[in-house]
Amino acid sequence: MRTCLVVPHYEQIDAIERFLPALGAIGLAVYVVDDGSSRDSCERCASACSMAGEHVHFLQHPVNRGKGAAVYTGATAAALDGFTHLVQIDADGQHDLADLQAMIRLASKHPAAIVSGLPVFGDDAPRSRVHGRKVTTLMIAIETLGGGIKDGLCGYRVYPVVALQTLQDRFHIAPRMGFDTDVLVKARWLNMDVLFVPTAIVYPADGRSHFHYVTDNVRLIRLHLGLLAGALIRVPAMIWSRVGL
Ligand SMILES: Nc1nc2c(ncn2[C@@H]2O[C@H](COP(=O)(O)OP(=O)(O)O)[C@@H](O)[C@H]2O)c(=O)[nH]1
Ligand SMILES: [Mg+2]
Repeated sequence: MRTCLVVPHYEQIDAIERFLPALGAIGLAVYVVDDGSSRDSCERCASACSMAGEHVHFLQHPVNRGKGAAVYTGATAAALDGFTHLVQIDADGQHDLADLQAMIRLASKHPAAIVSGLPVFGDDAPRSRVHGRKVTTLMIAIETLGGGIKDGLCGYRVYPVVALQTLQDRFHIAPRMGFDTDVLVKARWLNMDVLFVPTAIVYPADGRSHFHYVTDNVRLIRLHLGLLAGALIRVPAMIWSRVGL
């Protein structure tokens, strides 16, 4: 198992500048993928990467394509460099590096599985996001026929690189904020194991989210309509795979 980190970044320059020294200090290769941020943010991001060490690589989309597209750009670079696994982690420092080793350890015991963070929210988390998650979790349970996905929104995960490639070969994967959910539901459709490690999510007071309540929720509703339709035609296969277990 060879593991690297992939960090999708979009216009969170102050946060990623604060976060990069800690990321670089882990010693694993890091691929930061800037996704069409403004010229100033992009230049600052590139120089923060080079200051964090030679193993911190800066990749760039000239225009904004979405978080999922950025993860795939990182995954392609990781595959070319011979990595078998990648840890997807947000650029804004909301994910706790203290849990990284536990996630990688679980992935090393289950190298074909996707290992996802299971968010533990504090009082700083916006209630709308915490409650909204419950609706998503219910939708995912329906779409996977109770496939055991405890959380489908956390962007802190270990992926086998080959799993991401297989998913991209077999399906259209949502390129924007729907990516985290889409990828897990479709992974369960292919009977990939999805495992969870509890991890605290922090919401800094000066934190900035690119989740747009209207556009992204409309996108998520469309995503779930598509997943429900996909689930319907897979009901017999899903039942068969459960019975066969
Ligand atoms: N590459 C890319 N990353 C994005 C985009 N939007 C958000 N991100 C990144 O995805 C992660 C989560 O986004 P964020 O806005 O913090 O959403 P939240 O934490 O769910 O509120 C962060 O690392 C962002 O920099 C995008 O359009 N493209
Ligand atoms: Mg965030």
